[in-house]
Amino acid sequence: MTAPTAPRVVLLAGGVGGSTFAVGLRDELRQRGGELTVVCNTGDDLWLSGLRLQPDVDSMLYALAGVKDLAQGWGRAGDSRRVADELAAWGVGWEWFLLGDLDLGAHIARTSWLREGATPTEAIARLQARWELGATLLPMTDTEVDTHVVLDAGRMHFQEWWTRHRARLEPVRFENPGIEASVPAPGVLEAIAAADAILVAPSNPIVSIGPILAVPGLADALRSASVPVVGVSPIIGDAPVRGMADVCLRVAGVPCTAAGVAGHYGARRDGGVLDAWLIAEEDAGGAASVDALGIEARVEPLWMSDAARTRALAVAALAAAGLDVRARPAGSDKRQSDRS
Ligand code: FO1
Repeated sequence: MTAPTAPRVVLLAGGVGGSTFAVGLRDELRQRGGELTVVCNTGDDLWLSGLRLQPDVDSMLYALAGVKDLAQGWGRAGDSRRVADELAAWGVGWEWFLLGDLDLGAHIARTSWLREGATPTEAIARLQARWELGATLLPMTDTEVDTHVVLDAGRMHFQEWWTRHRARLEPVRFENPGIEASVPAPGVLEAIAAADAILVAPSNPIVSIGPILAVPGLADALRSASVPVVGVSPIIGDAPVRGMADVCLRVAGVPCTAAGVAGHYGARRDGGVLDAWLIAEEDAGGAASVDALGIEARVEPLWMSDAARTRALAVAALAAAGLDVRARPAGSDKRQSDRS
């Protein structure tokens, strides 16, 4: 089988780790005229202060546009908080949840388009048209399926549990009310069907990738795809790189190890979603148990500590999917007509 010269790649991703990986992948694919479609988690979305917020979508948007606050991991670089201080003075919104002034621009624009009748997919298309992203950003679904955290004493929105309580309240489970009745957003199944490779970003397996795979039809599309599905472990050295994946995995009964997450996703040959799984050098001891699941373990440096390492990780993921981007013949930007 000949690797296509201009590969079409679909990435399933959450916001923070997922967007860092997406930038490296976009840079690598852009060099050879490939196409990247990012299917983004919308379980983190919420209504706040009358506005529709899409934290993972916006992290992805800002990262690909080069305007993200990289140190913070979310929001716009160089943002200010004049409006946030005014809202706090009026007691509007959540005092612990910062909406920067520039960030608010996106929330206001999105909400006004939604109120005019646009779908979330259309609103996201308008937001991304502002920048040359080198990728197409799609929500997993246009249905509102915000993640809730069920506790012994009631429930709360995921964003409150995370940003106010820093994941210290022990969850019973995570839920996405209404997700059983949701459908993939327009373009999602089409992008998967046309892809030369499908990648799963190093994002939280439970509250980022979990909701994506829970949209009816989406996991089935991965299972029946005729191209490889390759994931990158968000767990390095038995700990999440950032965030609260350790708590989420515990609640789901999944060991907080690279091999544990591979087992959670499962091998495609057994009804799961993965063919190959990139694990860190620190977790090389778990490679044999990943292989034993029927998922090819590939040991790679996973730390995305700078642009070069992130891009090298993207190259490794593409190579695991049979797309050796370095093999591109000089000057060949055109898609091969024969994709067999
Ligand atoms: N994360 C925080 O820890 N504190 C915040 O005040 C906060 C505000 C915020 C506003 C807009 C936005 O798009 C994201 C924001 N985040 C904030 C990040 C977000 O809570 C999470 O990190 C992601 O949703 C997890 O994927």
